[in-house]
Amino acid sequence: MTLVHLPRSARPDEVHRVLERDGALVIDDLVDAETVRRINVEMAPFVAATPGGSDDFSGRTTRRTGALVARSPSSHELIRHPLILDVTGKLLHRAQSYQLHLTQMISIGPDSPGQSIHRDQWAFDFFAFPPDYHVQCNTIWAMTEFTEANGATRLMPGSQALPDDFGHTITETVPAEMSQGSCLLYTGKVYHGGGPNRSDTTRMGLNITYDVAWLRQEENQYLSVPREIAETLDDDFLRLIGYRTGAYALGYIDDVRDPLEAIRGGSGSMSFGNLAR
Ligand SMILES: O=C(O)CCC(=O)C(=O)O
Ligand SMILES: [Fe+2]
Repeated sequence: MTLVHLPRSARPDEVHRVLERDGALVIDDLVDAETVRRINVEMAPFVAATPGGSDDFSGRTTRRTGALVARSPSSHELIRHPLILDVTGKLLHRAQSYQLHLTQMISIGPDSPGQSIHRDQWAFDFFAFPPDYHVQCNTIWAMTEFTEANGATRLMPGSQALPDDFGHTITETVPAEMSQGSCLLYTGKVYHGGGPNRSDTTRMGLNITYDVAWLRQEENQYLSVPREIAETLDDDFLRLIGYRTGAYALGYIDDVRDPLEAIRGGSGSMSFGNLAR
């Protein structure tokens, strides 16, 4: 099966339809080159200081550099991209709300082997979510060009309904080749993995993912974003990164207060039963 590419002018309904059907697609040239350049510059010192992974799955010659909310102001445009958030809301509509799950610059160095083929929703302790219940919506933004040779993400479009199985191999996948600034969108159910890098340059992809707000976040935003930086973010962004209740009562503070008050101060109680998205 091939991986569909849509233009940046694609409507959210169409993107959502392809995402449900195939489990993945690319939106070409979704962000401009200058924004990509600024993010790469802002992240460069942190990437340089990041060691390789500690196991084969995370990749011993792959660097995973997080905390983009705190470290890269220019990345906020990607994290809050209106098309991506619209489609995420549609995919995760069974839950009351969703939140930022993780931000991670993934730098696959030359001569890296391919990552094993997996589902991202296995992060939730391999719980077998119902086939029609999506818990994750994921992006990988190409911060360098993605080619088959430099380790473009490999995917099995249409694999969402297959049983859980560690045995899939790269031969069953296609590479998400895309230009710098393009965005790979994929669900938590589709089989995929980082590709082997057979080139002499590093492949950089910015993995920004969202999950239903009744599950735990992979990257702990409360500790990754220092309080003094959190205070500078607007209310909608704070809610997106986790300062909200995840369902009827999940995540309130002390006397049933809205988690936003931890940052903004004030003593008014939230309306218990926050049923609006
Ligand atoms: O870097 C990539 O292309 C994919 C990484 C990935 O799938 C993961 O780390 O879960
Ligand atoms: Fe993955």
